[in-house]
Amino acid sequence: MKEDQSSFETKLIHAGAMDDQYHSATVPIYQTSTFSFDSAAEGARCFAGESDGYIYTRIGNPTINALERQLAILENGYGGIAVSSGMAAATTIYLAMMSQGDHIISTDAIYGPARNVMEKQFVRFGFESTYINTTDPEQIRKAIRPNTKLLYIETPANPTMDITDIAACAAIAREHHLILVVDNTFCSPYLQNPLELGADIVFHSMTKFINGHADIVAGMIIAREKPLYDKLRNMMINLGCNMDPHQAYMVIRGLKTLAIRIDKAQENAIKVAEFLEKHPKVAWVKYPGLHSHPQYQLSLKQMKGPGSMISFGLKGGFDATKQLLDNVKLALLAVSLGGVETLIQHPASMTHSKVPAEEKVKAGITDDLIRFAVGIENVNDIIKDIEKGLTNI
Ligand code: LCS
Repeated sequence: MKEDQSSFETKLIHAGAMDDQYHSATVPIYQTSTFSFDSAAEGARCFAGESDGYIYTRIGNPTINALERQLAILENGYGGIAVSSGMAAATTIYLAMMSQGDHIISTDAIYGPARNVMEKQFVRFGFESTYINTTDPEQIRKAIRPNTKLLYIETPANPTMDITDIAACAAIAREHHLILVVDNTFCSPYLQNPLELGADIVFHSMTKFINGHADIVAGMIIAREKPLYDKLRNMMINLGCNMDPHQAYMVIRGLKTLAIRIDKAQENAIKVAEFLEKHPKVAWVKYPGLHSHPQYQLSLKQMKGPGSMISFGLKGGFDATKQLLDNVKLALLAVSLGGVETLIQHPASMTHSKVPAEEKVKAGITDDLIRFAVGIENVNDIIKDIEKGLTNI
């Protein structure tokens, strides 16, 4: 490993790589479920944790570990725990950090299923939850109960693009002995580093920007310190939501171009957002790179760039929204984000459809909200596609 003092882009290429016996330029795939021991004594040492030899891929695997080391370096944490999906990251965190009767405070506009699993499933095991607008620190303070354990935020939030102040949340968490968890999926470590702002745990749906090619579902949890890391790793092993070596290899491959992909998508997104803001049929645009974003100043403070996710609404409301979704050709009508292709979707009826109607409105997930994930195609083609799609609405 020759990464430590290098810049972020160099770490994307080299950090975490293993020194394999053939000096391969890329991380090899150890496509095996199990590893043999030289002796019974060595096997016993591995199981006792006295040797760091590999045992079984659900517990650890050299290819997966290379990716875990790399993400820990990129996020400046103690260690990474690779999991099968972003949702596996969220549920592993909930189950590792909470016990029966514990309470979580979270962003009301988080990715729908991450809220739904808490309110519909984990409530059966005695977990309590409060979903609020975390952009307002006062609302967080008011929601704290004696049994509050976790403060779990997503910023920018999916799909409202609301921005929560990570450093302010870290101060509240320290004062009240809460564990601060940040879903950093929308930014990736290239644009935002929550652990450096005081968070305890950061996680990613690596399905999005980190892998970046819409061909893998994967997740990663990174803990700032060893005690939390150990708890999370144990829970992942016992839940069995580990990553597969081939999946890890694909993510390592995609990650190498993270900076240039995000730079390009962001450059495109700024132009698309400016185009939308000026269009007579567009009612509103929410993008951190626009001065009109309510937390524009905060975005400059905690994000290294505005990213490539845009939310907007049309003056024609829900009817116009449906027409635009049907009219666009280049933008694929699909959920997910962070790949090289431009995607468009309607959160109220798609990704967030299971959030109860009144909660959706409270969280700002209105019927007219269109979520636009800008890709790296030629920006003129992306703009032309929207322009044409809006023509007869
Ligand atoms: N966190 C955020 C912010 C997400 O956007 C998603 C998925 C997840 C966690 C869960 O990750 P997964 O298990 O899918 O890897 N977001 C999606 C979306 O907006 N459309 O489809 C999936």
